[in-house]
Amino acid sequence: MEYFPEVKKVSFEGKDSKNPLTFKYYDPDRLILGKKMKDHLRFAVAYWHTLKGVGSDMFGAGSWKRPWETVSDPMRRAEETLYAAFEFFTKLGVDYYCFHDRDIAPEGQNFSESCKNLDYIVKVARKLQNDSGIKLLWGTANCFSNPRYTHGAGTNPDPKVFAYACAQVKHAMEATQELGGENYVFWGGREGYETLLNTNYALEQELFARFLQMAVDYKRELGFDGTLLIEPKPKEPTKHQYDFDSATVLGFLRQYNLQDEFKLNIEANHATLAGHTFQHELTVAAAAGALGSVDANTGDMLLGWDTDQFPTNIYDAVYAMLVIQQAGGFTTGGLNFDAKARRGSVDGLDLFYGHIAAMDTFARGLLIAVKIIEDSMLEQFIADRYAGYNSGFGAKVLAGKADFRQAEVLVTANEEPVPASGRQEYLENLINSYI
Ligand code: XLS
Ligand code: NI
Ligand code: NI
Repeated sequence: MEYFPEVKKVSFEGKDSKNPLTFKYYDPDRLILGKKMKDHLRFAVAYWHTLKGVGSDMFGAGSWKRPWETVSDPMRRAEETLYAAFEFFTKLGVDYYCFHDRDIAPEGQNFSESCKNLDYIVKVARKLQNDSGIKLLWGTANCFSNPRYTHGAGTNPDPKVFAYACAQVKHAMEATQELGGENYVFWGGREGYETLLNTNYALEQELFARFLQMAVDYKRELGFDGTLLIEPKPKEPTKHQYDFDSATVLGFLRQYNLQDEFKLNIEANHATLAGHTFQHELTVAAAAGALGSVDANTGDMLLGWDTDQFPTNIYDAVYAMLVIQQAGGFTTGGLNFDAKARRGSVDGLDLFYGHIAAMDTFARGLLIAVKIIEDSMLEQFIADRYAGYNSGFGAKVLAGKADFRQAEVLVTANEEPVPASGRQEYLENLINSYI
């Protein structure tokens, strides 16, 4: 069955095209700095929102009627959903997708049956990947929806639940490896607390570190060579999520000596929930050499929750691509659209419009960021701003050869330092000149 008969294949037509089912900026094979645009951007579709989303919210049931959801037998439905997914990926022209174990295969009566369901669906997915050339950017385990995980997974007060999470992640990692996944993600679904009155914070931190160490050990045993990623988020579903933001996760990893084993998966909407910009979170990760991958979406600045909207803000995309390019671009990571159409966008066609908008936004972001980098005016400005550290006392500071006494001698001999302009308005206007 064809699930999206209205769409043949979304292709690049350039910015003057009036056809909404084409790309205006995303030209996959165009060479940018010697590399294809698609290899810079590495777009992925999020299975949970795009295939499994039903358009529900806290006040109402699903408003979307997806034809692949009408199949009554759960395993048949899962298989049909996979066919719809690959038709969508192919017509849209993305190279990657991402999933949770429970998105692609239903949970069974018991753990073994859940594993069997997943194994069967993985075989079907393997074939569809081979036939289409579409690849898995990352897999993950849903250790937060089932009521057993009400009090967390890798931080659960009950070791039986902790064990369940370990077993589930083991199997999800195997599925990810079987499908050639390039990364494996840990988003701390319910790793956090609702109230400190019932929480042993120190013990839960310790448990979480043990859980992650066991994942690292199993990754080795399995020979999985993808990157392990942690996706920070400050709140939701719990009041306080332990993986609050990039800085918190990096500190945690260093405390438990896990910093060489994990990189970060930065989600734009999670950044703003933490009171940061997307650019900030990417910059903190990049500065630690830990920028792994990106969940590209956007929040609504007037709402305090994870609205997971398709990203359409050019400035945000430019700033994000600047950080990503300056960090050397993606290796195993990519831009995963962890985004859903609004509840009122009830048509299958809206899935295309959302992704096309997002892909064009990031294609523009890349093109503009590359121009800014090539012109090097911004880079030069920053280099000049810190030029004092290239010689004299400044260079000694960076070499670890300066001390307070030398500073005192210098300050006593020198005249009062005068601030130089930071030129913020000039720089903001400089960015506008590229947009
Ligand atoms: C939820 C997260 C989730 C992860 C994958 O807020 O963004 O979707 O990306 O578990
Ligand atoms: Ni996400
Ligand atoms: Ni999110």
